[in-house]
Amino acid sequence: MYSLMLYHHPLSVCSMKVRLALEEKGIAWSGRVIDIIQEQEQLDPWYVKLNPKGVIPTLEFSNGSTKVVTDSARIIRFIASIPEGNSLLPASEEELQSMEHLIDLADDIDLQILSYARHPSMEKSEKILDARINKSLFLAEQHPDLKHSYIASAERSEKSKTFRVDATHIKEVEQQAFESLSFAEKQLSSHTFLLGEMYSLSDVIWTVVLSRLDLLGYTDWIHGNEFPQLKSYYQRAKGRRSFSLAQIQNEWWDK
Ligand SMILES: N[C@@H](CCC(=O)N[C@@H](CS)C(=O)NCC(=O)O)C(=O)O
Repeated sequence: MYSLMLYHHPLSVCSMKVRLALEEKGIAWSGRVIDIIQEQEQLDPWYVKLNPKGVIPTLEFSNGSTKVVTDSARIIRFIASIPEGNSLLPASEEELQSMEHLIDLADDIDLQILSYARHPSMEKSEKILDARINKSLFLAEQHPDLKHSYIASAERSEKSKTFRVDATHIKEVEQQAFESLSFAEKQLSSHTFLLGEMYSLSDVIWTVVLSRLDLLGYTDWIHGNEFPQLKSYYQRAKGRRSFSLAQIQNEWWDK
């Protein structure tokens, strides 16, 4: 027997990828919400010891001993490797390779920076980044053993503050997203889902990516004529029970 504990937040896009993988896999899991909006709990020392980057999600897999898995793309691959539950992996080696490529393409879209750039209130999202920087710098002094993690966290939020208002950078991120969407569009031309008739791990991550791009207002891409296959694919994915079970919420964080 094993147990799974996910540290996550309802509105975090990286957490959604993992929740959707768990619901599609159909295995039991427990969750603990880490408040990355008000309290910045991802920076609390006990959590940074678990996840040295001080970010969510983190998965703990216990079966006598405990394995800690970080980074949503690694976590969903780990979930797919669990023998119990539904299979999220295609049968052939060739399809497995396509799956890996599709996961990498989705994972490489920097949804975080697009989210900071397009938040309806620049002031509110700036407040969150400033709270992270201040808490990181404060805790770096209190916890010399974790200083490296805290300094890296402060630098990450500083970078987000700069890049989200850097029009050239945002254009580059959007161009990369457009190219990845174009690849997925082609992939769907002869299939119901990305790898065929089965909803696989690549569909898990792409469903969440499309949902976040929808929230971010990339209407032409998600609801327009730019990507007709992706448009109907997204509706199919949204109609799955897992979509609501995993709380793929199209909501902005508010503070
Ligand atoms: N590549 C990582 C990114 C993790 C990440 O940046 N998580 C965000 C939420 S989606 C977070 O914890 N932000 C809080 C912070 O940066 O302090 C993943 O996919 O898990």
